[in-house]
Amino acid sequence: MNLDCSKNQIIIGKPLIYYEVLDSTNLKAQELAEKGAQEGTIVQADRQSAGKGRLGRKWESPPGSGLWFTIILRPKIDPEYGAQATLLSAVVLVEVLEKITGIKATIKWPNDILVGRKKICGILSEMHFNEEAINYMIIGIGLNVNMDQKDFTETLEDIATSVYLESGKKFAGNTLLEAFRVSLEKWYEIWVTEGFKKIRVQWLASSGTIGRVVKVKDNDREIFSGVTEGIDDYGCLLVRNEAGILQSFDFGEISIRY
Ligand code: BT5
Repeated sequence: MNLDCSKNQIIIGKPLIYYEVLDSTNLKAQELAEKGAQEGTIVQADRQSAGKGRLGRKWESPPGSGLWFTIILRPKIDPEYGAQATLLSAVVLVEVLEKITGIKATIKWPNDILVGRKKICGILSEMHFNEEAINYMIIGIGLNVNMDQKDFTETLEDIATSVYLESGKKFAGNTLLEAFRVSLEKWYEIWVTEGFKKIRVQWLASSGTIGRVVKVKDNDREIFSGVTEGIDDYGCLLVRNEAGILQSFDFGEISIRY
């Protein structure tokens, strides 16, 4: 793996650019990254009018209750390992939730942070690269902080949760963002100097996916089922079916049998 250890440690959150409202912090971060914004830049909004999930899905981002932000990274790694950044971010989020709020969250591959079976946080990573190098990555994070049950729309009522609902306490977004900043700086440094090994260990320890029976879906169509055994260096999920065949998946949804 081609990692460049020679550069100075980056500072996450410098600058931190805050908006009352944006369509999507990922879109704004992309615009800034194209214009040369420095690595570590964070774009935050109190409300998003068109918050994005994966595959054109919508991310509900009402004002005053969530942490909606995007970080620009420019890691000197081979683009084929880019998905590691999503796994790294998930590790950071689980660490921050436990440390600051006491909530024990788990990671559902590839990009969901769950408490029990409900989603408290989603990650949307986008990468811009050529054959040899990553130009920039933007990591969008949506963390439900102070939402009460009534703040979720009907579609999310049974599948979403928040820090407030899980802990009974309200938290200032800035407290969580600061903790995220510090934790990401630590894990990012580990990633660029030592590679993926420690991140994988931590990811597996926080995963609610590994060792479970899952169905892998592509556009709602089941394409494979089996028991999850781990993740590889490309961030792919490894699933073994009843016939003993091990397959890796770099895309798709999984449903977990509980
Ligand atoms: C994600 O997509 O989970 C990635 C979400 C990333 C959002 C952040 S906010 C800051 C940055 N700027 C953006 O525009 N996006 C990023 P996905 O796995 O596709 O999940 C989307 C699904 O999650 C939706 O279809 C809903 O079912 C559910 N969902 C939507 N809003 C939610 C919310 N606030 N809390 C929990 N679940 C939600």
